[in-house]
Formats: sequence, C-alpha cells, structure tokens
Amino acid sequence: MAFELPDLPYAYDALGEFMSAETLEYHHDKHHQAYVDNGNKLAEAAGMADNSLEDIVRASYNTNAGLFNNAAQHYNHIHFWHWMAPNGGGKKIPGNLEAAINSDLGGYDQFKADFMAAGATQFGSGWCWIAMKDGKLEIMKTPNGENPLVHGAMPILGCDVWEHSYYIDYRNARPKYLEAFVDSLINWEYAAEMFEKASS
Ligand code: MN3
Repeated sequence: MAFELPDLPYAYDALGEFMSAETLEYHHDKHHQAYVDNGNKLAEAAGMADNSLEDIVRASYNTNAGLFNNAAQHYNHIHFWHWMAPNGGGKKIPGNLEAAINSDLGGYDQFKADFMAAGATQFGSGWCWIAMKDGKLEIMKTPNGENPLVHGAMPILGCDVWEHSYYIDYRNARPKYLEAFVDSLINWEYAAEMFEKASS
C-alpha cells in the first residue's frame, strides 16, 4: 500500500507558542512529505510496495538503509502528529497507562526526568520514547529514524529530537523543547490507545 501523507489532526497554529505554525508547515509539509515520496520510490524498487508499513520498517532495518530511513520516519511521524494536542501535556493520564507509568517508570516525575534526559542525550538526530517491551514500559532513545519496532518493542509515546522539530521555536535549546513537549503538548489519550493496543 503506497505511503500517503496524513493531514495534521489539528490546525497548523493549534499548538500555539509550544510548536509554531511555521515549524509544523516545514516539518509536516516538507520533511514528512519527503519521507513519503522517497519511501514510495524505494519500496517500489525493493518490490515491497504492497507490504504494510510496519513490515517494511522491520524488514528493511539493517538490510536497506535508504528504504528503512524513509519508511521508519514515515511511521514515526504518523504517530508523532497524534502524540501532540492543543492543551496537552502534564499529569492527566488515562488510568491504565498512569498505573503502568507508576509501576514501571517510577511515577510521573521520574518518567519526565528520564524521558527528557533520553531526548537531551541522544547525540545528533533521533527520538526518545516510552516503549513497551516484554510487557513492561521502558524509556528508550534511538538515532535517526530508528524506533522501538526494530528493538522488539512497541512505541507508546515518542518525541522527535531532530533539529527540524525545534530549531525555529527553540533554536539550540533542545531541553526547553523537551520540557514544553512533556508539560504542554503530549496527547496522553493517544499514548493510552497505543498502550492498550500493545497490551492486548
Ligand atoms: Mn521529524
């Protein structure tokens, strides 16, 4: 199935000062579109145009770097747009996910510290995550387009720490961007949906 650029689930200016319309226009319309276009060409060339996106991500890891980078980034960004919402962030977390954060990640404050540290210490481009592995939540960080799928885990929440995600709004202050993501942007309802799917 060919990759398609999904619409943002909110208006370009909906995230206000925390992530500007200019950032979202470049990030969604240019960067994500490029992953879609390049991914389609490379999936076609690899004879994988009819495979599911998750299959392509797993199959191309360590075997077809060009296809992997674009397919994984397409997968990551499909979810990233939904991992944010206007008036998001903070401690209002749906019950089952909150309980797992308490039992597996040491509670909200520990989650916040560890998630921000993972994002801040990812050298160069990449992502920080809450992932579900072996039935438990853990904090992960990955370089470039890599994601929990290729580490035997499922992503529950992810934050893009490529410079294109924050440089317009925060310049080089990646920790400030990470703090705004946690305090004011996270769509915990979507993370909870991913958690329920990964738990079933
Ligand atoms: Mn990005």
